[in-house]
Amino acid sequence: MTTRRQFLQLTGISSLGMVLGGCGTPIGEDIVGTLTMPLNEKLESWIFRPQKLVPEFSPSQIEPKALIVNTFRNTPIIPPDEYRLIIDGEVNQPLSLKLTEIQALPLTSMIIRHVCVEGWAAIVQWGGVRLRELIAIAQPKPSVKYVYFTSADGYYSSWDIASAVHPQTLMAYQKNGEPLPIENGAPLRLAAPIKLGYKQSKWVTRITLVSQLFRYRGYWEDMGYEWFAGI
Ligand SMILES: Nc1nc2c(c(=O)[nH]1)N[C@H]1C(S)=C(S)[C@@H](COP(=O)(O)O)O[C@H]1N2
Ligand SMILES: [Mo]
Repeated sequence: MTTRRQFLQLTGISSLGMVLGGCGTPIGEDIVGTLTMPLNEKLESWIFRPQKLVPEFSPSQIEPKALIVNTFRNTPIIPPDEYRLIIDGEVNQPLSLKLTEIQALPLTSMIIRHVCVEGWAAIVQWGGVRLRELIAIAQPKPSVKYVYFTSADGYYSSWDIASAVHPQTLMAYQKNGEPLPIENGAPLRLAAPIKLGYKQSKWVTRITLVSQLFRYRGYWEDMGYEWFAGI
């Protein structure tokens, strides 16, 4: 059995006091209090279930020009200081996070291959926060099985919770060591080596944890593309 202390270290929650200290969100000190309470066992089991890591690439293998901007609607321009990431749904602690609060959480960087179903791929370095860390902060209820991502351009997608809490699933705000360009999804986008490109929502503004999929499952998924879309 993993102890509570190890769990908190693993999920990085020990760093949160610092983040939330000066954040000025309505949740304020309340959330710091809730963090001393046990997270539900179901979440612990997702996080501890051994998840196979996808091998990463080395910096010399990055293909800076290979990532083709693939946007099906208008590119939304979001002023970074007005940006909020909402995390809601079946959670004990709904969140509204500023970009600076997200960026104060531990930064994870990875070099992975982005694979678009339209027949191209690119080795890219992404930097950001592990989605599982954000999910842990929101304290999901044991009923949660799926995660919906809403984007500022009207795009949307849904993921299974196991893929969402995979250690290589990031909410990224850096690309190839630079701030994420607007056309690639700034301020915040999904990046993961375990799913096809159309699951990697750009300009994510809302993450909703749910126990059932709705009739609408995703922009491409609802037009017949495969829902799981694993690589
Ligand atoms: N919000 C939003 N996210 C999106 C898309 C989009 O049009 N809107 N296109 C998807 C597709 S099909 C791919 S391949 C990748 C492309 O990411 P890039 O434009 O950063 O290369 O974004 C995905 N995420
Ligand atoms: Mo794609």
